[in-house]
Amino acid sequence: MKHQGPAVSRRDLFTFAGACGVAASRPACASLIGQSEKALPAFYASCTMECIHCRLKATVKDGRIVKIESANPYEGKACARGLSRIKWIEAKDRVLTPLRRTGRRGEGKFERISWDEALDAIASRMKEAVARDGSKSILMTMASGNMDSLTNGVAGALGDYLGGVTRTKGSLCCSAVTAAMAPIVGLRYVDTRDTIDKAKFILSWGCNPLVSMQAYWPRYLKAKAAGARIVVIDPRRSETAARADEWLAIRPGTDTALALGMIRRIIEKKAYDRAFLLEHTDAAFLCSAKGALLKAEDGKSALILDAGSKQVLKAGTPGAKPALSLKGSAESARYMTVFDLIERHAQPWTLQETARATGLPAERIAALADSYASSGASMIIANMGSFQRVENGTYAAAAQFYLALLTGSIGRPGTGVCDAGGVTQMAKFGRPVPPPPAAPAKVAPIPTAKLAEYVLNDKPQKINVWYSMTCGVLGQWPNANLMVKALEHVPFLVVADSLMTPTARYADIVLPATTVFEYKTLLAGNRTHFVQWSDEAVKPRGEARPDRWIMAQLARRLGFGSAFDLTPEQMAENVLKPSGIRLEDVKKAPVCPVKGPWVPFTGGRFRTPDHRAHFYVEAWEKKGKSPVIEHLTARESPEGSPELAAKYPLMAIQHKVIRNIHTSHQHNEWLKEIFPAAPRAIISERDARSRGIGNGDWVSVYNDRGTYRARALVTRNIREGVVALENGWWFDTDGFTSSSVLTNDQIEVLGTGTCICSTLVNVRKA
Ligand SMILES: Nc1nc2c(c(=O)[nH]1)N[C@H]1C(S)=C(S)[C@@H](COP(=O)(O)OP(=O)(O)OC[C@H]3O[C@@H](n4cnc5c(=O)[nH]c(N)nc54)[C@H](O)[C@@H]3O)O[C@H]1N2
Ligand SMILES: Nc1nc2c(c(=O)[nH]1)N[C@H]1C(S)=C(S)[C@@H](COP(=O)(O)OP(=O)(O)OC[C@H]3O[C@@H](n4cnc5c(=O)[nH]c(N)nc54)[C@H](O)[C@@H]3O)O[C@H]1N2
Ligand code: SF4
Ligand SMILES: [Mo]
Repeated sequence: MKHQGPAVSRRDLFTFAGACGVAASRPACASLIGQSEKALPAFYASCTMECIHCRLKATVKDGRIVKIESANPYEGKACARGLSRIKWIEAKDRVLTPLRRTGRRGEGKFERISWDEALDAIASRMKEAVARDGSKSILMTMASGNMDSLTNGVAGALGDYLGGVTRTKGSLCCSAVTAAMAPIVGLRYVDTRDTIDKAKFILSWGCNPLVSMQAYWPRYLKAKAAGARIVVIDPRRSETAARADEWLAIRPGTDTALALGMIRRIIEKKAYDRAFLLEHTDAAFLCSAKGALLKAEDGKSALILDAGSKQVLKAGTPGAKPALSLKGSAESARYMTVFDLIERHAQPWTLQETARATGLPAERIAALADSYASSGASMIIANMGSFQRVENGTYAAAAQFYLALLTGSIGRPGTGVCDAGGVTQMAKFGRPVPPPPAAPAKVAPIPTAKLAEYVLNDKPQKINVWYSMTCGVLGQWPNANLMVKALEHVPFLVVADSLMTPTARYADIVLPATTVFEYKTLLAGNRTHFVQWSDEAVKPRGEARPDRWIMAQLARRLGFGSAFDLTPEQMAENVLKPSGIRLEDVKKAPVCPVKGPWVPFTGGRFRTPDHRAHFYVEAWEKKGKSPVIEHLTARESPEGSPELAAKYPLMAIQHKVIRNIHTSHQHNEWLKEIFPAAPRAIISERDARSRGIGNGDWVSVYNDRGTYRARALVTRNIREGVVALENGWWFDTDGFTSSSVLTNDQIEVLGTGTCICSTLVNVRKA
C-alpha cells in the first residue's frame, strides 16, 4: 500500500470541536496508513519535551513511522503534538549531518562536514579553552527540550569530567517553585493529579491546565460532575477560565497580595485547621517579639511555649501542648509564634487593600477565601504557571502552600497544591554515567535570567567555548536581542539539535541530534508517574546521533577513556539502581514505583528533616528577605516604575499555547496547518480603542528591549492594562519573532529564576 499524503493524515489527526480547538489537542492517532493495515511492527517511546511525557506507540512500515497513537492508558491521552512527531522526524529543517558555519553568524550558511571533523574540532577547541583559561571557560547550556534520564545527564557528566564548566543557575521555568517548596514541604515536583476528581473546590491559580496538562482534563470534568467548583485566577480568560465556574481577572504580579488577603480573612474567621497546624507545621514555633525564629541552646532545635505550664520547651517535647498563638497573652511582650508572625504579615491586607492591589472585587476575595477554607477538599492547581515567573515569584508560589497548610488542605485525596510531578517524588534515581574520579571544581554559575548579559560581559568568567543542547537559547531565554550579541561574542559556539533552530544559525558547528523514536532511552523523571523505556523505532535520519553518543565520542577525544562507552541499557541500569526498579520490567511495560492513587504528604508527613511543613523559611532570611511571605511590588510594573510605565504602560504576560511546547513543534507541518499562522497579542477593548487598534490588526508590541509583531485579538476577556503574548514563536523566522525580545531579564529574587511576566510594554498599530 502506498503512503498517503498529509491530506489524509490531517483528516485522521484533527477533528475540531469547540472554538479554541482544544479538542484538536486530543485526537486518536496520526496516521499515514489506512485503518485496515494491521500486523505491522509497533514501538513505544515517551514524548520527552517539557510536558507530561505521554507514552506513544509508533507503527513502522518499510523503515518509516506511518502511524503514531497514544499509548497512555495510564494517565490520559497524548495530544496532537505527540502524534505529529512523524513530522518532527521528517521535518524539512532537520539537521542531517554535522555542519560548519561558512557565513556570518545568524545567516544560516553552513557546509557539511564529517562527524570526525566536527568532533575533532570541538574537542580541540575545548582542550585549548581549558589550557588557556581553565574548564570554567567552557559554558554548557541545556534545558527542557529532552527530559529523558540520559540526555542531559550524560552531558552534565562530561562537564564534570572536564573539571567543572560554567553552567546556568536557576531554571527558566520554576526556580521560584523550588525555592518555595524545598524549604516549606521538603520536596519539589509533587503533584496531586491522581485525586483531582475528588476535589470539591479547584483553584486553578495562574495556570491553564486545559492547555498545559490536557491529558488530565477529564479529571476536572469528573470533579465538576460530582459538584466541584472550578475557579481560575488569571489576568486573561484562559481556555481553562472559559470552562470554569468563575474567572478572577487579577492584576499581574499581585498573587501574593491576594493570598495574604485570603489568609487574613481565614485567620480572622478562625477557618484555619488548628490541629493540623500544631501537629504538622512550625506554626507554634517561637519567635522573638520582633519576629525572629528562636532556637534552643543547641542552636538547632526550635522552641514552643507550653500552653499549660507557660514554659518554653524544645519543640517535640513529649506531653507539651504548644500554644498556637500568644496574641493577647502576657508572653506576647517577649515572644510571638510563627502563626502570629503570619498574621502580622497578613494584617495590612484587609479586603479593601487586597482589592486595591489585585484589582479584584472585595466581596469576591472574601468568597474565595471562604470557599477555599470550607469546601472540605480544596485543591490548588499551580503547575509552574506564569504567576511565579515574576520578580518575587517565590513568595507567590509559597503563598499557595501557606493557604493549603493553614486550612489543612494537603495530604488527603482532593487536596494539596498540584505542581508538575513524576516518579522522582516516589523513588530515588541515580545518574547515567558514574562521576569522575576527582570531584569537579566549583565554578561560579550564571544566573539563568542573566545569561546574555553575563556572557557578553565575560561575567563571572570569559567563555571560550559554548556548548548548547536541548534548549532554545535564542527564543526562550529573556531579552532575546541581547542574547544575539552574547552568541556573537563567544569565540566558538556548538549547538546540538535535531532542527536548524534560530540558535543553531549562530553556531560555528551544528551537530545533528536524534529525536524521539530514533534512539533508545529511559525516562524516570518529574512529569509522569511511570518509568518508561523508549525504543528505537526507526534508524536516525541522515547522520543524526543521540547526545549520549556525541558525549561518548567527545569523552574519548578529551582523554576520559571509555567512561562514557556505555550502552543505553547500562546507563539506564545506573539510573534505576537506587530505586530498585528493574530494567527488564520497565522494558515490558511502564512501571509506577507506588500503588496509586498517589496522595503526597499523606497524613501531613512532609519531607523536611523534622517532617513538619515550615512557614518560616530561614533560607529566605539568609538572603536578606522576609522569612515569611510578603507582597512586594515588581520593579518593572506600573507601580514599581512609574517613569518607565509612562512610556510603556501595559503589563505583558506570557502564556503557553496548544500548538507548541515552547519552540518545539512550532514548525511542525501538520500543526502549522491547523493553528493560526501568526502570533496573537491579546489586548482589552479599552486599551485597543485608545490606540486605534481593531480586532485582527497588525500591531507592534514594544519596549526598550525589542519589538514584537502580532495580530491583535481585541477582547473583553483580558484585564485592562495587560497584553498577553504567546510563547514559542521562533526568533526572527518567517516574518515573526519570539516574545522573548521583550521579556524582563532581571533575576527572580529568591529562586534565581526569571521574571519574564514582570514586563512593561506599549502597543501600537503596525
Ligand atoms: N501546550 C503546552 N503545554 C505546556 C507547555 C507548552 O509550552 N505548551 N509548557 C510546559 C511547561 S514548561 C510549563 S512551565 C507549564 C506551564 O503551564 P501553565 O501554568 O498552564 O502555563 P502558562 O501558560 O505559562 O501560564 C498560565 C497562565 O498564567 C497567566 N498569568 C500570567 N501572569 C500571571 C500573573 O501574574 N498572575 C496570574 N494569576 N496569572 C498569570 C497566563 O495568562 C496564563 O494563562 O506548561 C507545560 N505544558
Ligand atoms: N517568552 C517566553 N519565554 C519563556 C517562557 C514563556 O512562556 N514565554 N516559558 C519559560 C519556560 S516555563 C520554560 S520551561 C523554558 C523552556 O525553554 P527551552 O528548554 O529552551 O525549550 P525549547 O524551546 O522547547 O527548546 C528545546 C530545544 O531542544 C531541542 N531538542 C529536543 N530534543 C532534543 C535532543 O534530544 N537533543 C538535543 N540536543 N536537542 C533536543 C529542540 O529541538 C529545541 O530546539 O522557556 C521559558 N521561556
Ligand atoms: S506534547 Fe505533551 S501532551 Fe502532547 S503527547 Fe507529548 S507529552 Fe503528551
Ligand atoms: Mo516550564
